[in-house]
Amino acid sequence: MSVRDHLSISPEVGKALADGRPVVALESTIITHGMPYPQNLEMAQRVGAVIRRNGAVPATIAIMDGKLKVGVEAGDLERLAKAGGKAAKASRRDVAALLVSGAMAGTTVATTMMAAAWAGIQVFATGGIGGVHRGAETTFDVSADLKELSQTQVAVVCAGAKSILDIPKTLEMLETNGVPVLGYKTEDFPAFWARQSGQKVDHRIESAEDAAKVIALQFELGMGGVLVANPIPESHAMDGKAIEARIEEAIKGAEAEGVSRKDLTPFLLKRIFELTEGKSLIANIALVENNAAVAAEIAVAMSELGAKAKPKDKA
Ligand code: PSU
Ligand code: MN
Repeated sequence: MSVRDHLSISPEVGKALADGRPVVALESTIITHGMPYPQNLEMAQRVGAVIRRNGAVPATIAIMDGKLKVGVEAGDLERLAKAGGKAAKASRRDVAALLVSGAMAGTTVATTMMAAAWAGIQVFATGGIGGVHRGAETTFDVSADLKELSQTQVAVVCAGAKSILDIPKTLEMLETNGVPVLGYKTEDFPAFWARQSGQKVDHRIESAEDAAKVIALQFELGMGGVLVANPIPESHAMDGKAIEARIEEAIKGAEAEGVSRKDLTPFLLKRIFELTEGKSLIANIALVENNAAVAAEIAVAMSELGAKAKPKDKA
């Protein structure tokens, strides 16, 4: 058996990859643990449509039926969305055990990156990445997403990180791990619901073509992943201070209820949606769609670069 025996790639995604057409990976913890049903299903369907409109093929990744599915199809997507938090949350360390048990699981950014790389997908869209939690100096709660970015050759398009995390520490860890952080038309690292965190990115890029060039070179040099930080659209951005107050309230709630480790991110997301009366959920969906569009443009630009590098007669 090899790694490929544990992947189940949908016919559509398999064909696109074989033809060298652009494909964008999507994570599924955002579906199972990041949003409630039915908004999670609507979000997943809309994001798929956005990727297609922008010229690429969407490939949602999840663990189902003892396989790492790459390109979750309509019926399975519905099963996953309905299961929500009853499904497992698969970080890297959970993958082997979940494949053996056959349990259904949403894959985190770390696990989705790993599966995407195995399948040959180079670009991945999500909402926000995991990072260094506030208080990590005592809890050691640092998302496996950061380590995965350091070692796996996939470009992740996100809207920065939520300020449920310690953003300066998250950026320090990315630097330590050698992960380039590219600001998409911005100098400021975005803070998910807010367009700015007050922290600078390493490099500002102005177009999907320029992003594709940096990503292709990073991979050619044998280095790890790339983070593309794309701010939430102006029309949906929320007031930084107002959301900060809600975040602090949610963190206090988690402390009071003793929520920690892998349950912490889903708990905080749910509390913040409740505390903002769903406004943060609408913004969340808008920013994921925006990331999907940029990821598709980057995937298209990367496949054009690949086509240039490989003359047709040699293909
Ligand atoms: N951040 C968000 N929304 C999410 C997540 C993070 O704003 O849905 C999910 C992603 O799947 C991410 C995971 O990879 O949570 C990180 O979990 P942890 O902090 O336990 O590593
Ligand atoms: Mn954690």
